[in-house]
Amino acid sequence: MAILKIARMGHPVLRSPAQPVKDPTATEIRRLVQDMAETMYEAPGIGLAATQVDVHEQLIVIDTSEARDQLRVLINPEIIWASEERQVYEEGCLSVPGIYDGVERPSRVRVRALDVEGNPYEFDADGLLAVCVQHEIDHLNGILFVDKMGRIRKEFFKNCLY
Ligand code: K1U
Ligand code: ZN
Repeated sequence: MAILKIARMGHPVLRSPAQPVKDPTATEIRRLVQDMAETMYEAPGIGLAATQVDVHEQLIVIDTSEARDQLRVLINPEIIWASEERQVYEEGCLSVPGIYDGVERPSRVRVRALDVEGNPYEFDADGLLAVCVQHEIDHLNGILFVDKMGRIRKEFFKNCLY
């Protein structure tokens, strides 16, 4: 296993959209999942998207458990339903260290993805898990949470962000 380098905001790789994983059971994907999990736990973080480690495939790892023992692997994830109800949650990002701010997103989502065996599965998420899944899927689309801040907040963080 290996600790991967996490790209920081300003690096163009963070803006590159990810392509679907063609063979979820390929050896390179299994190795990437292991390396991303190790990188996320070591950071430490509660999620990591392949985009952040300069791999442009639709792959996410998440662990929002307190014990840090419930790894979720999401290959080719899609949000198939989002609640109209929205919540503001304080977010951080391993690619934007030191900046935390409230972001408004749907409170609950239903997610479809493939597991490491290539089998489709679905789950409902709320609270921190819902926030984290949406944050990570944004990464796969080249979107950072700071893009969702208002102009005044961006101005406030200007010296830290650029
Ligand atoms: O995608 C990332 O950059 C990881 C990011 C995920 C995230 C955090 C908070 C709200 C939405 C998405 C992080 O993990 S930042 C670090 C963090 O929040 C954390 C780290 C250790 C324990 C608990 C939280
Ligand atoms: Zn992030």
